[in-house]
Amino acid sequence: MEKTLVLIKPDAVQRGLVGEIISRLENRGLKLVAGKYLTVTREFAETHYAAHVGKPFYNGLVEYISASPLMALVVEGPEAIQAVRQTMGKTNPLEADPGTIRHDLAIITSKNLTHASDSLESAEKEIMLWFSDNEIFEWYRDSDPWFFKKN
Ligand code: FUP
Repeated sequence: MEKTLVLIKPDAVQRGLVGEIISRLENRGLKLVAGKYLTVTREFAETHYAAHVGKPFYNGLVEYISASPLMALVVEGPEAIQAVRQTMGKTNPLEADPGTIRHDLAIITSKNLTHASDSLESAEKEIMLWFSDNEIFEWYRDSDPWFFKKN
């Protein structure tokens, strides 16, 4: 089953939206297989956002993500990468569809509440960066077949 990294970024934590965001993922059927609450260093934030080095928003982005605690998660499900990004909505909250986290709860791109891996390759890389193997739980959820089992 596909796994993806989710960050509930400092603005979401500051605004008390951790529960709301996790609920939306859980309600969809995505299964939490890892989670930690931490403040990252500037250096770690630079590694995570290395793909954006040199872009005009890079410095602000690194500062934002390392400013205060965030919640990092690994979630699992069929096509989890696509499903999570769909639930989050487009990067710019003004372009995100109604019903998505970014549409419903955010208004500007640089305070858009969440991060989610955008491909299989980045999911693998990001999960390895944020979590060690023993922090990821392969567990059976009794409701798994009710969410995942094809008829
Ligand atoms: P996403 O995959 O939706 O998180 O979007 P990107 O990887 O393109 O961008 C990562 C983060 O950079 C966004 F969440 C917010 C920030 N960003 C800006 O602040 N301004 C921009 O114009 C684009 C992205």
